[in-house]
Amino acid sequence: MSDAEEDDLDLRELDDDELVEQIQDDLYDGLKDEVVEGVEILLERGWKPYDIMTKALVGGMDIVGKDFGDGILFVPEVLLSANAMKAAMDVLRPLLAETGAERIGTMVIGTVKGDIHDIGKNIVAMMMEGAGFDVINLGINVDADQFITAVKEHKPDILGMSALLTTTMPYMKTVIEALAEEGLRDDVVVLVGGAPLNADFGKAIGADAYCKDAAEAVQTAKAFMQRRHNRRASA
Ligand code: B12
Repeated sequence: MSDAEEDDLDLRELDDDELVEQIQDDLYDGLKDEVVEGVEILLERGWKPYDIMTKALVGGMDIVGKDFGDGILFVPEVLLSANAMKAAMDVLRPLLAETGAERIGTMVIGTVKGDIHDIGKNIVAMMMEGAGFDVINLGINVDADQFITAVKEHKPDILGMSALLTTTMPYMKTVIEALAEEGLRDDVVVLVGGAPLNADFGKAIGADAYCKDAAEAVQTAKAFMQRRHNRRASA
């Protein structure tokens, strides 16, 4: 398609499948305004925010991730895609977070020291809010002291850590050891996530669970809350 034709593309004329594909293309190209417009059109068509997030946005980011890994895309381009993704997430955040769900617990979450990837962590934070958790999001590059301080201050039920790099994932163990040294380990359920992790790693570092995505994080956190509740009820 020529540039002129592309400029004329009316997203509203596309059917849902074509629009999802176009959003993914625009995300790939880092076209923030177009991605946001596409998301708004899907919302107008009655799409659920969660489906837009997973099918259009996360699906699009997977393609970016693959081409980044294969050396077809580089950091500056991926940054543009990430910015477009964030702008679209800003549209979805209030819809995902404000579901009116009953408040069921508190979570502290952060991306560990040395790591600045935050898209997935922020999706987890939004979904947890929507599920009824108060979420304190510590951001990126969070060291053990900051996690410990936040646990002391907010007394969360759940502590979530994210890492996207094989070089930063071992730091999660450092944080868990620091929690133990401070006598706080049994006060919080530790959930870990991020693309390079798996369940065996989660177990090896002493986390309570590894979750592959935000939906699993919500389910797992709710199950732990239920168990706590039952334990308290029978005590
Ligand atoms: C976007 C991106 C970037 C952006 C980040 C922007 C941002 N604000 O986040 C930028 C361009 C800055 C970047 C930089 C770098 N990146 Co990068 N990046 C990515 C990319 C393409 C996508 C990550 C993403 O957002 N995915 C989409 C989200 C939705 O998925 P997710 O993060 O996995 O999150 C889901 C689950 O994992 C889970 N989850 C995540 N966190 C948590 C936390 C908890 C508690 C739970 C329960 C669940 C959970 O739920 C989420 C939602 O469902 C990945 C590719 C990939 N395959 O992951 C590479 C990737 C992670 N990056 C990589 C690299 C190498 C780098 C750089 C070192 C590049 C460089 N040479 O500078 C730097 C590192 C900077 C640093 N110190 O952190 C490598 C890592 C390789 C490795 N084995 O370690 C990857 C895998 C690309 C590749 N294939 O080579 N990157």
